[in-house]
This record gives sequence, structure tokens and C-alpha cells, in this order.
Amino acid sequence: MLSMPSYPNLERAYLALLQLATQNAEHRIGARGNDAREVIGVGFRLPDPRQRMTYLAERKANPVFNCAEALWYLAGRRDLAMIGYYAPSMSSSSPDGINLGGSAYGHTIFNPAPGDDVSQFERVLELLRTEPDSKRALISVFSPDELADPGNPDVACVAGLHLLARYGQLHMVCTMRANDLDCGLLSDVFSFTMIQEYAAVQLGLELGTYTHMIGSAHVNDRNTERVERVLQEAETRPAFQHTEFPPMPADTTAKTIATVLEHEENIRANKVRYTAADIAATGLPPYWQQFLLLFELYRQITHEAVAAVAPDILAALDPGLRWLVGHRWSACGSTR
Ligand code: 5HM
Repeated sequence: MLSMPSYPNLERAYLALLQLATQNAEHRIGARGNDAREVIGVGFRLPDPRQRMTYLAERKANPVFNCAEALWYLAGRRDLAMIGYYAPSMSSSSPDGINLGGSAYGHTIFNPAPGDDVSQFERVLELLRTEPDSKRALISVFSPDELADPGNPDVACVAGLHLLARYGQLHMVCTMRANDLDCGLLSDVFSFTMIQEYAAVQLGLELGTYTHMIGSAHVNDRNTERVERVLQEAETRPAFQHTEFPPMPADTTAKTIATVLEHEENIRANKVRYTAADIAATGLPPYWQQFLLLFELYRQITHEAVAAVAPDILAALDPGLRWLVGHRWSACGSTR
């Protein structure tokens, strides 16, 4: 018996879950005004967590947001100023208009809790350095006090991230109390597998499998039509050659993340206008340069409202990312 259905990439897992929730929904729910179809207790495994992108024209994945959110988590941040620039709708989840609450997972993972002097992330890494076979390297994300205020707009959907070092590989099991299969799943798995890979790099381990477990897996009724179009596209389109996200450089540290974010902040604040050559001259590894290329093209779209993003920026992008931005923004030259 296989422990979990396994998929070669996130796209296949996403499509299988959409099919399950639309064709075999177990429940109809209406929690907090969101009518949805729901399946409870589902999960899947990605043997190769770097296969974290989806290439569906109807779904229009947003790699700019994906990369920004992953960095926001890795830097332990919770500010709306950064993440709200990439996803303005997230402001509705902020209790005070300044910070996000429970969904700022990186803040919970990478900062010491009040009264502690070590982050959960550092503690579980130390545990795995001391005893690789440990079953205790669990990072708790959901906190019981999040339910104390019934009006809390932002209760963590992730219960915990469990790291397991086995035979030189770092596996991760993510447990979510709830996951919106159409809107939340894709960016969640993108970012959580980035956290897993970052942890593997810190420990000097190979990247192992990623397992995703969901309590309430649901599709909101307001997204039904798009979900149908996505499923239709998956049945009829010619196969897109998936490009794997490249490996995170082995020398990536918190300092690397901070440096990438210094550039990100200047780009976001429209203080710089980078060419591809400027980005190459930052001295950052090509892997992280791809992130800056995405941020620069987004700056040109948001701050300058360009009709066409600078060709050198698009040309320097990885072909898979170029395909994605081309399907999302007309200024990136539709590749349809
Ligand atoms: O009422 P509730 O707190 O469960 O609403 C949160 C909604 O956002 C759910 O549909 C949940 O599945 C979705 N969500 C998600 O899928 C939210 C976040 C942010 O915490 C997330 N993934 N990362």
C-alpha cells in the first residue's frame, strides 16, 4: 500500500485535488460566508519538491508573488507593506493594516517566540544536527490563542511543518487545517517547499520528499467556473514541457535572503530601474537573480505601467518563468 498518492509535479496534484473536490465533494460548507464544496482528510506527496510550478494558462500562476512570498517567509517577516504590494487582497486579512496575523508563517517559524531566545527553525535544525533520526523536529505554526478572538480575520491555516532527516535527505510533512485548493494550495506548496529546501541547505542534506496533508480541502463556489476551465484545459491542451525549478545554491544563508530583499525593497519602492546587466552585476548567484528579474518586471508593470517590459529582462528569465509571466501580463508578451 502506498502511504500517499504521489505526483511528479504540483500541477498534477492540483488537478487531481480539483477533480476530487468538484466531482466527489463530501460536504457543502458556508464558513464565514464562503460557500464551498469540501473533502476532508486528503493529502499527496511530491517526490521532487522542486517541481513546484504549474503551467496552466487558465490558472495564471503568479511567479512574482510566489517568489516574494517565499522570501517574505524565509526572512521571518509579517509586514503588509511588502506582501500587500504583490497581493493587494491580503490587506483584508491584516487585523491592523500593518502586519499579517497567523498567515505570516515565516514570522512564527523564523523568530523566537516571546520569552524565548531561539526560533523554532533554529531549534529543530539543531535537533536534527544532533540526532538526524529524530521524530521531534516539528515546527508548530497554528497557535491555540488564535481562536481566542472569534473575529480574528487571520487564523493560521498551517498546523505545522515536520522535518525528517533520513538517509541524507530532508523530507517535510506539512499539515494544514484548511486549504483552498484553487487559491491557496499553489502558493502554499511553492513557499513551503522553498522553506524545506532552505532547511536542507542549512543542514547540508539533499532535498527529500514533500508531503502535504489537509483537514478541510475545499473549492469556493465563486471559483467554480475557473476551476472548470482549468480542468478543461488540462484535458485538451498539448502537454507543456515542465521545467524544474533549479536547486537553491548550497551557500544560501539568512544573509543571502537579506541581500536579495535589500534589492527587492529598492525595486518595490521604485528607487531603482534595473537592467538585466545591473542584476547580473549584483554578485548574487543566478538563482537569486531570477527573483530580482521578476521583481523588476513587476515594478515596470506597476510603477511605470509599461506597454512592454524591457526585452533584456524577459530574455534573461528562465523559459518556464517567461512562459508564466507571458500568460499573466500582456506587457510580458503573450506566448499564447
Ligand atoms: O475561515 P478560515 O480561517 O478557514 O478561512 C481561511 C481560508 O483561506 C480558507 O479557505 C483556507 O483554506 C484559505 N487559506 C489557504 O488555503 C488561507 C491561507 C492563509 O493562512 C493559506 N492557505 N495559506
